[in-house]
Amino acid sequence: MKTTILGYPRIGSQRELKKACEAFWSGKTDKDELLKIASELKKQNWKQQQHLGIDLIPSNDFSFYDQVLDASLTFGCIPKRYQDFDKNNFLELYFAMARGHQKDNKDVTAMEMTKWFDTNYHYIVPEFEKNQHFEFFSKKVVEEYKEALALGIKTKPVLMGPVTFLLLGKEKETGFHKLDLLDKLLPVYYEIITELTNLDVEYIQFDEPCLALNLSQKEREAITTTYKTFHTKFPKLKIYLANYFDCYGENLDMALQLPVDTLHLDLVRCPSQLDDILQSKHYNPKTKLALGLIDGRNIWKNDFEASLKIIKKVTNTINPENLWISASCSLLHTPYDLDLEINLPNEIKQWLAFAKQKLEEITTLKALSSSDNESYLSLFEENKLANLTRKNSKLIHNQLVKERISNLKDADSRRENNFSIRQATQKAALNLPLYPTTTIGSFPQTKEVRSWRLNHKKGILSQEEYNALIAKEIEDSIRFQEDIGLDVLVHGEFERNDMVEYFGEKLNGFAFSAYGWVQSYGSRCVKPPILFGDVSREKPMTVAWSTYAQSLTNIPVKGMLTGPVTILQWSFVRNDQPRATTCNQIALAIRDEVVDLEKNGLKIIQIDEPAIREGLPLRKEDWNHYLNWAVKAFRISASGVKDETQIHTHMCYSEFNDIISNIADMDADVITIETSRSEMELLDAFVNFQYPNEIGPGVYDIHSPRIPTLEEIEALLMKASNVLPNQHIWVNPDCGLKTRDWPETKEALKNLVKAASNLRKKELNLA
Ligand code: THG
Ligand code: ZN
Repeated sequence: MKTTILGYPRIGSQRELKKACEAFWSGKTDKDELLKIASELKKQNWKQQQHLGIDLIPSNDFSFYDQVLDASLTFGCIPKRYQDFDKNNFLELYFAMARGHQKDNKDVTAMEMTKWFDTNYHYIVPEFEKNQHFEFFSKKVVEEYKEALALGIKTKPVLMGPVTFLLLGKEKETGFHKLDLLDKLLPVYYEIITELTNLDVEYIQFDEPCLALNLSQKEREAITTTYKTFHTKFPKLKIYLANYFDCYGENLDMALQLPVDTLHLDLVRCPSQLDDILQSKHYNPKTKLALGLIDGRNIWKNDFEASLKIIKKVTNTINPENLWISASCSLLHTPYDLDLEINLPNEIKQWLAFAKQKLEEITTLKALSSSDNESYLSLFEENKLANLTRKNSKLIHNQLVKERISNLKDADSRRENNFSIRQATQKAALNLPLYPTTTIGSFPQTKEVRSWRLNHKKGILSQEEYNALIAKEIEDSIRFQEDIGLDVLVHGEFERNDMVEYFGEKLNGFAFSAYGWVQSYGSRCVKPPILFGDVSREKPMTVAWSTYAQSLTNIPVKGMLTGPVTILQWSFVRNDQPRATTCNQIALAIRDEVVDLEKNGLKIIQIDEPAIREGLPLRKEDWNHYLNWAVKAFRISASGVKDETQIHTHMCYSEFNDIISNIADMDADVITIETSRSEMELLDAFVNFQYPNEIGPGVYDIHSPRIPTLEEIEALLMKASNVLPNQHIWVNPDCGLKTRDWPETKEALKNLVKAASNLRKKELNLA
């Protein structure tokens, strides 16, 4: 039995890589400094794994921005718009593709970014054209192997598998299918493998997480062809094939027949596949199995007793020589090191394992499963005790919350009347014009606003001083919105850090790490709250600032909340009860807040659910179950108010063509969505499906500092009005404005209001 992992976090335990990249981008430091810090981080990671007893350590799991972008560059898959970049200035080209580039007479947009499977990590989408050319361009995979070798570590280089790489990409022109490019792509792999095997590489890890999806016959055949060819051409190469995030499902029979050395199994997401494999007539006992027992997506200590039972069962049939002990997926999605957390309550801390602790768990499991190892027995007892304390902890269990959940009635997830009745009531109560204008909620989080929060946390600003600054900022934003003539205002969320962290900090059942950063995209990180226990709301969370904002104006101000599914999705969630139950607990807490906002005079309340699409299971057969409880949780949070109170929701990055009827089931009175970057492509969903409620398709791409012109906004609105009933259309940006600066925000919003007003006039002339 041996130990291995698929990948390690790379941002640095103190976010060194984030800081180094941002310093480099701003011109404060040079390339040598960035490369030096990167080398140091790689070295620390490798040495750490070696020190803690990982037998086969990955390389090429490091990345300056994203591993899929790295793969694009490895295969020379560089879109034409970057052709003016000097190929010898690799980092400039690389970061231009990642972030866009606007200097030295060059002005190119970034490549698109989207969610990595069902995680909160974003990857850069490969772009393909019909006559796509591939070549072995970036030699990073070879260089990193050599770099580790120089430190005395013979690693397992990690490569994105060719089929997953193609399936994750996007055809930028019509007339071909991306899988047709496989024949052109494979020769580049042969070249890479040749170079690696010439350096005596024994193992290569191919990541093919597309195996967790419902593949077509053609896609399955592409996998078979690929790995058969690799084996034929490189019979001595040991192929470590990694699937993760879900079961192999109907791809299992095919996978079992592949001529690979090792199949990696995510036994956290799919424990049942082990029995399927052991009983399958296709399983060749010479194929090694990597048991992904340690959860790479969460921060709880492993249950050694349960894991050892599984290992024992496997070793009844399979020679231990043919087994790896591993984590379910790359540890990229977990924070670095629990030892850094000095402020977490000790009782909670003893239940947790971050990446470094997970390495220890992997090696301990290996030691414990060789029966003669007495010295590890105390670690076993310690683990057992920690899990037992967690199970019975008073911190976790709140009888009142449990009773409230078991008393939930169907009526709790229904508004008083259906939408058409509510719409009439709200029309009378709100008196809004046709094409009402609004924004999504947040306004620029300027350096000053961030510094107030930091100084308040440090004790430099008193609560009173901090509140006064926030109050003034809210007042300014309300005046600005009144001045330009928006119809529904927001307070701007200057008092909030992250939209999930802010609520977590106010709810019971959550704990917070100090250094628990996880990469979200590029240099951007999030610090997911740790949802460890029954969730309840102690007191109102947002009422004070929202009512203050409303007190400044006669125009309606929206109350702004994060929805239950998004709070769940962007937290590290307890694994001792179904996610649906936890989600309902959050829903009830948000519902109480919604009701309090209504009581305090807020006529419109927005409950954001940007993460509802990302929570969708990877396999279609699991969709219904998820959508049922997720939609219901949203409805519970929204249904405590009177008909006349208008509920909004907002979603981003939602390719929701396939779940549009479930989105409609959420029954929000108004939904605002991200559509502008795709030129309203998303509205295709509304051609065949009559979305019943009101809708604001975003007409301003807030991810770009560019100010949209009046004409552009009008054109987008015209497109929307071709598909949607005019009486249902709202006019708003794509998303919150917190990452923007004030000058461009102001100009853009003025254009937006003007566009709506022009459209109204046109309507009047027609009438
Ligand atoms: N919150 C959480 N998850 C998210 C988003 C979010 N996932 C999707 C999307 N939004 C990701 N976008 C971002 C945008 C900005 C930042 C992180 C994710 C960001 N982070 C700061 C950084 O890395 O410098 C750190 C956060 C802070 O200072 O509070 O700017 O909105 N949970
Ligand atoms: Zn958004």
